[in-house]
Amino acid sequence: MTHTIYLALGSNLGDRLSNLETAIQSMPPGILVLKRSSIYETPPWGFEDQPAFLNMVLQAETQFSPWKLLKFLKALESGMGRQPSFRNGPRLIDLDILFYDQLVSEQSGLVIPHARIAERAFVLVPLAEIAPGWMHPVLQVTIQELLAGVESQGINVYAA
Ligand code: PH2
Ligand code: MG
Ligand code: MG
Repeated sequence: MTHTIYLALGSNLGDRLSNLETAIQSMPPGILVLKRSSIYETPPWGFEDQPAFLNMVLQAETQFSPWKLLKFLKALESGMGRQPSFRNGPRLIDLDILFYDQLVSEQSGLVIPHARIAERAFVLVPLAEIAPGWMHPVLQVTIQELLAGVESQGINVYAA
């Protein structure tokens, strides 16, 4: 069984661009990347006194279970040298599961869809580029509709 997933990538420490590229190149055969958004430079959200982020979104196909996918992404973050930080603080690489098909999971440690998609222009802008019609399984509106509800000022394409 293959599943359609959307992943959010972010970095605001070190060589941000190569951190994103390294993460993509490190995806295993079990995670087949089908689409990638442009890379956007985005103002820090949640905690403002830190460097600007680079953010992007991937669409991929996987046979991994949600837990196996999460374990892989966490291991990749650590393997790339991510150090523990505070909530919304700076990070070398952040790899978040946004959607896993239309699955809704509220297990502790594995919340899918990602809990704050609707508030985050730094996720919605790249996501709308590759999946405008994708339905949020909880909110029951499309990405395009969610994007219309946020302020996306200050978010600029950094690299196509
Ligand atoms: N990630 C956060 C907190 N704030 N702001 C931007 N612009 N981009 C991010 O990826 C980001 C953030 C926590 O994961
Ligand atoms: Mg995150
Ligand atoms: Mg994360």
